[in-house]
Amino acid sequence: MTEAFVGLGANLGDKDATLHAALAALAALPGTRLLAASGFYRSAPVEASGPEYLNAVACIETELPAETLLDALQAIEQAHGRERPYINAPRTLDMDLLLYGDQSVATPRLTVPHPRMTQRAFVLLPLLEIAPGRQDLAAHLLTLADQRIERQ
Ligand code: PH2
Ligand code: MG
Ligand code: MG
Repeated sequence: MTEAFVGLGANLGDKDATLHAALAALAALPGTRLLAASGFYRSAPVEASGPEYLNAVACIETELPAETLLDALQAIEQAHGRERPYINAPRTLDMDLLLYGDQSVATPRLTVPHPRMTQRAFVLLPLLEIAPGRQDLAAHLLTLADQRIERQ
């Protein structure tokens, strides 16, 4: 069993309903238990354009290997109509594997820890809400004060 953190984001469609459904889909994955979910945060797009985002972070415990979990996250995105017309395009649902235990993963498909997570308040704030033991990440937030974010 590995404890993993998953970032969720949406800025198209019924964002609130989509994040709730995505959390339920995470909890229903084989060999997986949802341990915690953060509140939902409204955030301005970072290095992206389009509507405001709704973001959250979930903590799961899973038997799935990291790349199998990635497959499952992408299947949930697809089930919610995810399209990828260009990099960082607005999306109905994005699910990113942020942390997978204390493991580092570097394959053509997957880099863990997520390489940009420490530069994104929409990841760090919800993550710190459910992982108070990760205060080592809190210092990064001080450098991100220009990123607009509020808990819904
Ligand atoms: N995701 C991105 C790029 N920019 N900005 C916000 N506020 N929230 C996101 O989830 C997000 C983003 C790429 O995945
Ligand atoms: Mg993302
Ligand atoms: Mg993604």
